[in-house]
Amino acid sequence: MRINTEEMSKLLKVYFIMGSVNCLQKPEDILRSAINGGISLFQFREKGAGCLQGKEKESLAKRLQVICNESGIPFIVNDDIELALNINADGVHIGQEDEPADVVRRKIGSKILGVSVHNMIEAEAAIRQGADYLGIGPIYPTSTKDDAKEVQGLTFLKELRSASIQIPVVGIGGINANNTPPIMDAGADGVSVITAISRADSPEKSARELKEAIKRNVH
Ligand code: 3NM
Repeated sequence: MRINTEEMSKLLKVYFIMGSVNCLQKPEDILRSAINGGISLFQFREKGAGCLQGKEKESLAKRLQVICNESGIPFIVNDDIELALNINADGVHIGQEDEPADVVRRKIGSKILGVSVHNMIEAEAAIRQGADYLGIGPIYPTSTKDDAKEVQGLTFLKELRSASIQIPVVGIGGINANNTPPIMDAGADGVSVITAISRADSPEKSARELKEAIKRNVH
């Protein structure tokens, strides 16, 4: 059965994304610490210069998946549908450069499907094709994604909500606890972050601060 809107919205509150190149410490330690701080969802995103490939990538994915499973945190895989199916991940997140959402939906059955969108046309298509949530960014400047689009601030998020589109939405790009409130005020269900947690001195503290920032802004 597909996840319902309410459950999806809850999972998006503090959505931590990470791959080995984002880490200054052992990825397993960062993930455990982030879980202790209260993240609600995790995405394995093994991308960028020097990222792991093949068996090494799969092996890290499995190690991180075990940690998520132990804590009941759903494990999402970025882009790599084959890997997600091989390891029986809880879902996948795709961008506009990947296979169309309806093709991915057929492959993954009822697993969680997230789609990055940048305008109303992409958003409506993703919803029609079976997305469970949308990712919108970059909200703020980020140096984590090489091919990130131009910073869009909150304009599109507000447009989406004023068009009464109610699908769960998560903001991404340059987000931390301090700049989270306006994103929630604009109608997001949560925030997704890489650097704010993966490169924090204490990923646990950083995750906790994000959780507190979200709590203060739940509608
Ligand atoms: N996607 P950080 S921005 C993975 O705009 C990703 O779709 C983006 O990393 C988008 O939290 C981004 O370190 C990077 O800024 C987010």
